[in-house]
Amino acid sequence: MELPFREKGDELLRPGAMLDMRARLREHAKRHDLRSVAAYAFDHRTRMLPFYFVDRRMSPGGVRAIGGSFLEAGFEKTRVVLQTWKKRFQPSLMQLDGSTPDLFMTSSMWIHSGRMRDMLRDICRVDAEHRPLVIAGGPHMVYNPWDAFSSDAADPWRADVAVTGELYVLLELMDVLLTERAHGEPLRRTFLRVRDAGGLDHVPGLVYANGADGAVPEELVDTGVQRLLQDLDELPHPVHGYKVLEPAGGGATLAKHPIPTERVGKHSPIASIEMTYGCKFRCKYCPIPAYNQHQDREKSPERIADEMKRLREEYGIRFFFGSDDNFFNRHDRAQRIVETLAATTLDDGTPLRKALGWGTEATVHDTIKMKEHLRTARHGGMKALWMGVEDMTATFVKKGQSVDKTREAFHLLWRNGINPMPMLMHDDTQPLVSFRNARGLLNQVQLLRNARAMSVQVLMLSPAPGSKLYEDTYSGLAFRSVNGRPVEPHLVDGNHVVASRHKRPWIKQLNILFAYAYFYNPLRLLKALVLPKNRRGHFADAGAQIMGMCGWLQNLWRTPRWLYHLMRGGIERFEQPPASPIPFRSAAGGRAAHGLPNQTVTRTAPTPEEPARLS
Ligand code: B12
Ligand code: SF4
Repeated sequence: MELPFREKGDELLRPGAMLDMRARLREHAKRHDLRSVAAYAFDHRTRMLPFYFVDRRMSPGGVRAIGGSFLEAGFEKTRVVLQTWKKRFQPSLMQLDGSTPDLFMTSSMWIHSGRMRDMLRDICRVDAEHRPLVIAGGPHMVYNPWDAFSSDAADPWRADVAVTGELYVLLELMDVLLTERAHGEPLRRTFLRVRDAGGLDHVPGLVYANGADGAVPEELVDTGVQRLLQDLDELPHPVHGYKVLEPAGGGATLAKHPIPTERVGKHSPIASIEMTYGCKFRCKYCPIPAYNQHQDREKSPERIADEMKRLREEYGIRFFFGSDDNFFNRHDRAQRIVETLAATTLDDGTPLRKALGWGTEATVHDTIKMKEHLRTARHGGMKALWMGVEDMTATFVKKGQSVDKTREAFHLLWRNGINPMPMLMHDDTQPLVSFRNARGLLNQVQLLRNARAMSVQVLMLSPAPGSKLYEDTYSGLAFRSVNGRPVEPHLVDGNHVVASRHKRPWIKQLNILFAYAYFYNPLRLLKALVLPKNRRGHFADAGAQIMGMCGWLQNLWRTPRWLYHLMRGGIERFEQPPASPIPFRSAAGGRAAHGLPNQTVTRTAPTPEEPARLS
């Protein structure tokens, strides 16, 4: 099920709203001392191809944006912890500037949500009187906010509030709380007071719990779908977020100081960067169009150029990955961005393209439409383009691609010095090999390699929360458990077969391993040394082969256990998507915007004192 749409015309924040909010927070910072920690949940069992070499080298944009915005507002006691680097971090032990922070935030994708729960459970060990205000956010909370609240009476950990939106929602929440906070009052106490007075209900993008501390919440309350920020230039500059990164290490507590500026680029040599949002396609397995409320959002070309330039000059970061849904979605916009980047130089006069490189995602269809401008894109520093080819024959997924169009797009990119990076999606109906057609997985891998792909991603179709297909994948397709083993979040990473009607799903699991081994292997390495696919030298292609083989060993190490369970059988499937076990309603008392259709809405009728809050 997709996220519901806000009323037409009310999808976006008014222009200037983010700038005003940032100004308000700067005023609050003059009066409030606030210590805050934002932690990115990361499950190390997900470290495999195709992300093995980037997951630890790219500090996540969400927590950086939060830490950066707090710092920029003047809340200097702020820290961003990444479990990617600091696996054993325990929030219950954290001290910042000599005392327990006022605010603890977690950010998580679905696949890392097991670690998010561990952190929430851990912070709830701090007694309620001294506990920081606990906020959960990130992609998992956008679609499954109830996961931040335990429904187990024997283990009732919980966040105080989940944020189902972006940075603006968090800043608006902070504005409400800091406006109400009495001098010296613990922030969590302010939160409980404001919540109980109904003061959060007008802030769209929140889910909070009602009920006593230390018990399972009586109900969850959803304040609705967020309004989106359209002009991304209103966001704080990303240079701030890098100033508050917690150093890597084995400890459970916080280091005295964040990573020194000169070492940031070594720890995080790749930066994700927000440039545009939105995609005109409506693929059924993708949550992105509804997430964006079918809106196009963007940063100005000048601001993008400035961000890359400053991150390069201040931290030595040399590669950027655009968090675009489809960078070429609007051709005029993409053209303006690449032209500006091509004309940008560092302060010492070095053209941007010589000082750094960047890559992003786009469709085959739009890449072909942009053929006139690919040379400029290369001059603007574009080095690689990830393309959701999914299925070259468009049998399973149709978004304007075909074998010929894919070849054409790849050739255009290669001719202009941009590496084509295909992403494939394997499904039940796709054979490993096909004869006289291109439907087979290995056939497509070979076609892509012939078309000069330097890397490949092969992911199994898995449930994607917020997509049109989500419910369908749960009606008799998605596994609840296999051979008695529950499907934990870290398994829903596209590398494990967790949704299939195939008689022998273990074959699908093997197919993914075969596909990688077929693409990355010693023979291709030798060939890459002699006849590289990359236009600019032998070593890049050979290097990609070596990295691919090392990553493949990780997959080989991590997936056989699941393969074994799949072979043993005993598959139990879901009949419907897992909804919140805790009653979940909107602030007005109806169906929660972030609830699933099979969701229980109310506990009991409101008590006589409550109607004012529910209306
Ligand atoms: C860059 C990226 C990656 C990179 C880097 C990830 C990283 N650690 O930064 C790589 C390539 C490694 C990657 C890999 C994967 N990714 Co990815 N990725 C993205 C992408 C394109 C951009 C993320 C980004 O930097 N955004 C910019 C920042 C500023 O925005 P943000 O992260 O959304 O954060 C904002 C809000 O969420 C919120 N927020 C975030 N955290 C918090 C915390 C609190 C307390 C609060 C209040 C708010 C808050 O505020 C932030 C600022 O506005 C997103 C799609 C997208 N357009 O966002 C997918 C996305 C995050 N990826 C996704 C997935 C599924 C994956 C994979 C599992 C691959 C797959 N099977 O498809 C792997 C996992 C690998 C691993 N082991 O971790 C999904 C997650 C869906 C979900 N429900 O969890 C997304 C959302 C794409 C989608 N399907 O819609 N990914
Ligand atoms: S083209 Fe990509 S971003 Fe656009 S809807 Fe399809 S999968 Fe999603």
